[in-house]
Amino acid sequence: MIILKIGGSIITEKNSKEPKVDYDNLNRICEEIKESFSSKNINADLMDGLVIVHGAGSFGHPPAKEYKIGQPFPNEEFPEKRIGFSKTQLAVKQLNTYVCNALIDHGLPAVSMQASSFVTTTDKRIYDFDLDFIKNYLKNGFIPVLYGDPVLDEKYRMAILSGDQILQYVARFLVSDRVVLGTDVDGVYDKNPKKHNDAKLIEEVNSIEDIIKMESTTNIDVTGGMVGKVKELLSLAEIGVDSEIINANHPGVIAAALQNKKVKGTKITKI
Ligand code: ATP
Ligand code: IP8
Repeated sequence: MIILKIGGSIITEKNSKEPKVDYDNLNRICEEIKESFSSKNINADLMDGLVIVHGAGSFGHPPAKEYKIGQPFPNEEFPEKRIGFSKTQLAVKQLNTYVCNALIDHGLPAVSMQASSFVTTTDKRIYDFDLDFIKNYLKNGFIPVLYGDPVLDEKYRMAILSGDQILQYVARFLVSDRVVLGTDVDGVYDKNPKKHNDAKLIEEVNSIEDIIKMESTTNIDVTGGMVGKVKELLSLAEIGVDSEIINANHPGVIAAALQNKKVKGTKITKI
């Protein structure tokens, strides 16, 4: 089974003040997924084995930030938080509808799975996640499409569940062969490449020390940005599931990664 995360920075214009889909990227990536399915390099069973997770980009991060979902709050603020939760849930659901629409238009049997309707967290970590639905859809040749979502949390009452944590959980418990994350930079750098011209690509991340070395960044989103992503992936590497972060802005890179061809990027693996 392959798990593909498509970053919110790819399918949306993440810095836009308004929620905005990047249709060029979205449609191109759908084509690349389609192409990989029909490629002779991929065995016919792949159709039974792709899970897509996408990020929230300019749909989910702004409302989650505005309402500070996931931060402690006094009881009297609960009604306002609840509205914030609902607005965030609706925004990411709308993005998911665009994503599924594009996949289906490309002949891919996408089924939408809303984490907030079957996942709860405690202290922002997943503790209840029924994987049976995903397994059944996979068995029937569908492509489950999950996405970062607000969820109910035992400690904070509500939290933001990132697509990266979903990916980590699904890869861990469904025993994934390959985990590919497409984002808008070539991989993990020693510092934010968008802010530092001299940033160096780290081709392999093996330990938490490697990310401590990464300079802290100013554009961390509500789910921790690149550092949060790498922490999730390192926890997968600990149990022997390797992953790679690649640049999905470059045409052909997602297709190549799905077909197990070598692409530029960062591998997260345990030595
Ligand atoms: P989303 O969380 O909406 O799904 P995404 O998964 O595509 O989005 P981001 O969380 O936006 O990804 O993280 C990618 C961004 O992280 C890059 O655009 C880059 O500017 C930033 N970044 C910060 N520090 C680093 C670093 N050390 N190496 C690589 N990218 C970094
Ligand atoms: O974009 C965030 O998921 P991510 C989800 O994968 C929300 O970090 C609702 C902001």
